[in-house]
Amino acid sequence: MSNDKKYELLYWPGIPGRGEFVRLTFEATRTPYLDVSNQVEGGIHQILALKDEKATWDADGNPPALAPPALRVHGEGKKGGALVISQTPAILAFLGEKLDLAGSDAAERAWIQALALTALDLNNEAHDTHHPVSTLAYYEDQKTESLRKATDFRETRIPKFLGYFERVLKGNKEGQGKYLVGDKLSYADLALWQVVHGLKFAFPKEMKAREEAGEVPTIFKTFSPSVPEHGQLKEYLSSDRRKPYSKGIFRHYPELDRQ
Ligand SMILES: N[C@@H](CCC(=O)N[C@@H](CS)C(=O)NCC(=O)O)C(=O)O
Repeated sequence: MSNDKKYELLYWPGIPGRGEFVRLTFEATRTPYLDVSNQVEGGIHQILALKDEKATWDADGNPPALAPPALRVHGEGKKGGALVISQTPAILAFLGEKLDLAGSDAAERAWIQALALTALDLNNEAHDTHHPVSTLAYYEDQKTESLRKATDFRETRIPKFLGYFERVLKGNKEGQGKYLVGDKLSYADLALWQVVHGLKFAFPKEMKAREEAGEVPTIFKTFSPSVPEHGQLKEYLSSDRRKPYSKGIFRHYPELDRQ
């Protein structure tokens, strides 16, 4: 092992991106982890190797990953080496169990997984507002389609998803507006929190207008402020380990926001 941390996050440097969902689980539970590309010199090469299209099963017996993020867990591989898991929801489900963020029984585990997947759907749709045609092409080359996609996203998808999560939060009496399931934090709460935070950055006018209109008050007034109270999230969010939004999933293009 190149360091003493059991968990290593393999993700692009300098952006929150999908790696952020994983970081938040560690920060909310004060779990040590190594953010390879941000904390190891030359760590980016490990991310590039991870997504190498010629890569196959590794020496520890793990299948290749299609894309980052991935989680490396030392000592838990099939052959006693490292276990490597890709796909954000699979990583979250794995860590949820390990870090006590996955509910207290099979039903809660399943609900939390479904709710996290729903938050990640919203995350993916937010990404598609600036890349509706091709992930590889520049935003500037798909601006017309982006304008159309973003308008639909703001007018129909944001209210549909946020309205859904508002109903879940309000209906879970035990959670008092702070938790989607039960009376304690889960990785679904962290995923929803991150997406709402990202939407406020990408579409500030849209989100402000909805907040001022009194839409989804539980999300804006109770849930969003309460999530950072867990673990070391507050310190993390004001540290330089929390990367600023830039050219990742949540991008602020004023022309895509409410006019
Ligand atoms: N469904 C996957 C999506 C992974 C993904 O799209 N990763 C992006 C970064 S956030 C990437 O680097 N993709 C490179 C590629 O698809 O070639 C997940 O949730 O982990």
